[in-house]
Amino acid sequence: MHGAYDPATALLVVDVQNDFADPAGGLAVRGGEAIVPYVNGEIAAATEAGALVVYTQDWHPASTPHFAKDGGIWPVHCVGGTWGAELHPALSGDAGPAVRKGANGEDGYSGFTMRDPTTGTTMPTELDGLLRARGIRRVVVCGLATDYCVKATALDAVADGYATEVLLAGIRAVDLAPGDGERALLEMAEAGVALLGEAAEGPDEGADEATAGAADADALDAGSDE
Ligand code: VGL
Ligand code: ZN
Repeated sequence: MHGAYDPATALLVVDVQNDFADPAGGLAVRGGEAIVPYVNGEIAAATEAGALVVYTQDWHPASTPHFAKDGGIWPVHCVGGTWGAELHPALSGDAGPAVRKGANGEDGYSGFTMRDPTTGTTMPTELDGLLRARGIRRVVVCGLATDYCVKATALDAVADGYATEVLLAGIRAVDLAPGDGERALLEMAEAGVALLGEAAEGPDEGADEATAGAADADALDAGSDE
């Protein structure tokens, strides 16, 4: 299913970068690559309807307290300018502007805000200004990862007053602890985020989605129509 797009809506494509989406990436999300065709469909639908498409990119320096080697929790990923930080090559990646977060060592997961790791101060990225300048009132969110950047971006969007929707078929979780993805969905729903569509069954699937609607009863109906 598609989000409903119009010129007052933005599709936010969160961190569909090699390090998350490619199985060989530094912080590969299980099934991350499987969302790309679906996300491309959303990008096409959004573009056609005159909606803005914005890509976010995790964009870290080589050393940052975000990384385990520097005192944080994550393996090295999305170092600015490297292969891992590039948008996945199969993604339709040129439908709109990109917002890069963390370039100065800021921490945090949201596309809207960054946190200075030394002072703890939270500062905005250019995303909110970009949306306001276009009169955007509603955002549709997809990408990686459900339990980090998708969640943080969607929660900030709601807090900033945007009608906020997340496309379940277009997200995947890191699931550092089992259930993190599910808990993230609950947290988003409780905050007022609308969760749209259905998640694919397994982390790596997407192909089965096309057949999921052809349940027995529907198949009978379809047969009698023709
Ligand atoms: C993310 C973990 C670390 C994300 C970014 O894009 O969800 N997750 N950095
Ligand atoms: Zn990161």
